[in-house]
Amino acid sequence: MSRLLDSICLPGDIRKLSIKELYHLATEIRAEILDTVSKNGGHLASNLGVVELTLALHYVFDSPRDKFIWDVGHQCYTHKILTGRKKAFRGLRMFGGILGFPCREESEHDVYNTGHASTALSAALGMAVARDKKHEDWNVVAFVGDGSLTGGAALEALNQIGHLREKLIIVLNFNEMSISPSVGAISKYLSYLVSGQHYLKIKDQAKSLLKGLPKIGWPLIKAARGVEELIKKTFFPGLFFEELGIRYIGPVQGHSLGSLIEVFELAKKYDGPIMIHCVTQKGRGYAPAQSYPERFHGAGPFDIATGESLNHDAVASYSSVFGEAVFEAGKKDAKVLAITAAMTEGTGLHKFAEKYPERFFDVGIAEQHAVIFAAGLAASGFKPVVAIYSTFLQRAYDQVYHDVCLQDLPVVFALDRAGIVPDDGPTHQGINDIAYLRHMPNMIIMAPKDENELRNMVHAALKYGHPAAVRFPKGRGPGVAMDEGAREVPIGKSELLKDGKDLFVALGSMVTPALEAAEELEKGGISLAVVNARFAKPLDEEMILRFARGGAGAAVGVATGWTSASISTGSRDPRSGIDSGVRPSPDTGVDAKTGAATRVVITVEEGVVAGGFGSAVRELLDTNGCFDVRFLAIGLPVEIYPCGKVEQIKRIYDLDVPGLVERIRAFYRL
Ligand SMILES: Cc1ncc(C[n+]2csc(CCOP(=O)(O)OP(=O)(O)O)c2C)c(N)n1
Repeated sequence: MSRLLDSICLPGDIRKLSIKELYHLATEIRAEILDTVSKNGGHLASNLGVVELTLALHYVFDSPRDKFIWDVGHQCYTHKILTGRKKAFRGLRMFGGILGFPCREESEHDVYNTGHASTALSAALGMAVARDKKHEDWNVVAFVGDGSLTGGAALEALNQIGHLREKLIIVLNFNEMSISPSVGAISKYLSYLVSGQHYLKIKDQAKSLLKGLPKIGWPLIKAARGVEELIKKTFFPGLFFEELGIRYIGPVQGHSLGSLIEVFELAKKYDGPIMIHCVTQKGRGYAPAQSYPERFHGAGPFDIATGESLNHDAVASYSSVFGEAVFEAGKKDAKVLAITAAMTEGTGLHKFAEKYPERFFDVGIAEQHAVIFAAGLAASGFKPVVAIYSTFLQRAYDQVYHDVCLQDLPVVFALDRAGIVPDDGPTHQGINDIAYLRHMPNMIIMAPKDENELRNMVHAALKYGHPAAVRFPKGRGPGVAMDEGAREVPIGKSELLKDGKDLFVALGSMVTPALEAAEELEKGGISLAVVNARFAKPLDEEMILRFARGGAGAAVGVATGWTSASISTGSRDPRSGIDSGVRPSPDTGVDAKTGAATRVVITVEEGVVAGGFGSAVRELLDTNGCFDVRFLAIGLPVEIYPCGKVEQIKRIYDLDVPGLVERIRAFYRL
């Protein structure tokens, strides 16, 4: 049977449809989204919730002349389907396919790239101002969820929107959910506006009633506080926004195409900033997603009939091992507090949250606030653990520096999703954290080689008493057996895992592949000692310099032993990263006959090399005069990464075992 959707190529096509046909189209779009996401994974619940809203927007506005900016952008699937990407949608989030977020390179209908929350209002205001400066005439629509509205950048934008009063339309998609239920006073306020309300039409009637109220009615009505509240809600809804200078309309039934089209037509005519508060249901049309919107916020492949996940991993994820470690620590020490920025489940903190609700804080999508809040707690004697994905902590760079590190406060940062992040594309890669934390005073940075070491590092970080970060990747580790209890991790000490002639220092997730690659290389005569760095800061300088100065052909390893005679590391504060002045070894390590350097140091990390771990080792060698060491840093280049599975992206950048073997062989051939 042919579908209405088959006749839709571009937004203009839907304007030929009746309201009844639009509802039919909405059903077909939901089926399309469900089918694709069940195979490819994706943001199901958010997308099912906004089908009518997106249809109504495209029905009333004229994209790409009118501009839509999607906050976070995880809810843009219907928009993509309606804007020439219906077929491409089958390749959603796949390597070589289309992104799950707006992408300017993909379509002229995607006017602004997003992925991180709370940016749409600022970007929309920027476009509105630009439009007026150019004397052009088009509409800008910022589409923002109630969760994302709580982010600092969104609130800063509201401040300026109310001040400038540019013509700008804000569609507030209220579904009472962030990933988990929305939290905070603003969320409560939005719920309050919706509670007990009849949707727009009835409210409008109430408005006209207000106009007809006799003046003497007011004092009487105001007499009772409950009644006053009722009046505010009924006759002056959205007073908060109105007083900021933003016209408020709502609440609107966000699945009623008739109401949405009517109200968007109205908004289009309004000459100033206007907010339309729409109420939608997350997961609409698919029972499992309606019942479990959190589980289906970002889902992996699943069985449509049952809603059951098709991933059956027996090995615990890094996130759950981290959550368990914080839980264990919290059990022993009541000063341990856990903080998340709207990612309770994702960061594995749900167990802690359930058991110790008074010591758990979901601050909303507010990473900057989360860090300063933690600093306040730490300055007052507590031991906060702030769990934020590597990519989202970028938001709080200054807070980590200014509030935590400069004051040397004992805040533990858990950087989940550090490294290559699958499926979500460039905005979600966790590759910059070593570079953005390495130059922070007092901060140490750890990266575990496996789950067991992660637990040990969480405990070490809590014991440390200064700023400490632990970075670990998305998904599962190698699945090692866990020790009975947490073990000590000496600060700044690496671990030798394999003997060899030259030095191969691997960080975190790259330790296991480095070991495998070294075994393979050994067969071809390249002998590498493999060291688990454990720390990106402080480096195990003693180990690295001992090797670098060990003399020509110095052997490294347990069996062959270390030549301590050639070590002269000077004194160094492990947290400041400042070297007190190490003199170059008199032994240059240069082959007397050929003049070629005979020592090799190779580093590998799942992160950008620029400013990262490899750069740190190179700086160490350079500042200590080890110019004779041949050096290779393997890691990620500074560029925009494609979307795909971790293995696919690692393949491109030689971060898998065959890639490492190839790179190192090529290096030795030089
Ligand atoms: C800065 C930042 N922090 C965290 C996230 C992770 N995240 C993606 S969507 C989302 C919830 C968004 O909630 P809302 O805006 O209400 O949209 P809904 O999914 O409910 O439609 C979160 C926390 C993010 N994308 N950006």
